[in-house]
Amino acid sequence: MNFHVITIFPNLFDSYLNDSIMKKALDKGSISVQFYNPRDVTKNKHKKVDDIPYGGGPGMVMMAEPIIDLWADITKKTLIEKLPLTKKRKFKTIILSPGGEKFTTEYAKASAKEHTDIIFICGRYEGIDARVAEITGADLVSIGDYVLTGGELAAMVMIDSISRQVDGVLGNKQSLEEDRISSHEMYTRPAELKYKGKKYQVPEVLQSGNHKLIDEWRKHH
Ligand code: 6GU
Repeated sequence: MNFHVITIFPNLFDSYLNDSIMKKALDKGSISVQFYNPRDVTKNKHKKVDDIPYGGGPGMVMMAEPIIDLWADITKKTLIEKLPLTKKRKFKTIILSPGGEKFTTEYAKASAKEHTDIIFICGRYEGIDARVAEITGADLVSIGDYVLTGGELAAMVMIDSISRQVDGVLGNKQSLEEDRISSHEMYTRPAELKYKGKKYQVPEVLQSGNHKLIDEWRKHH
């Protein structure tokens, strides 16, 4: 899976991608993440990427042109330069938007299955010129009912969640929490924990070795 992120703050992604499972997935080549900064392709000399909204109102709106130029480059160049011609690339474009459709595990699974490349367009300020959505045919997607300062954190969440669905990212297929028999109650050693004079035991059934009983218990916890 190739992720492409259009953002004016690529550094925000560094720490998360450079550790743990994301780092392993990148090192293995199961996923790739590339950044494209609208500021690098602005045509005005002050490298402005935003402007005041038509119709008035507070805040600034991200300009369409630099974003469209980057997007067109990604979809075009990537196709020609990098790819084994045998493998057809399938692009999906996502605009991070607090008012968009809700991101779910289902959405992550479908994205991983149906696409080779996902382009994230991260907005800051009050939003992105609506013509970006019109031209790119992007999905407008949100990660929940709260407002973030920008789309970067939401893009990171989606990259994490979609990567889990990519073959080879999780060492063991069974690690996919989404597919496990549902139980949020997990325990590890020690079997008995003492805290402030009280003892906390791991449920007997989990120590029994009886997998039929364990599965049954997990359905209800
Ligand atoms: Cl995708 N963007 C922003 N700015 N805020 C959000 C969001 C996205 N999803 C939830 N809140």
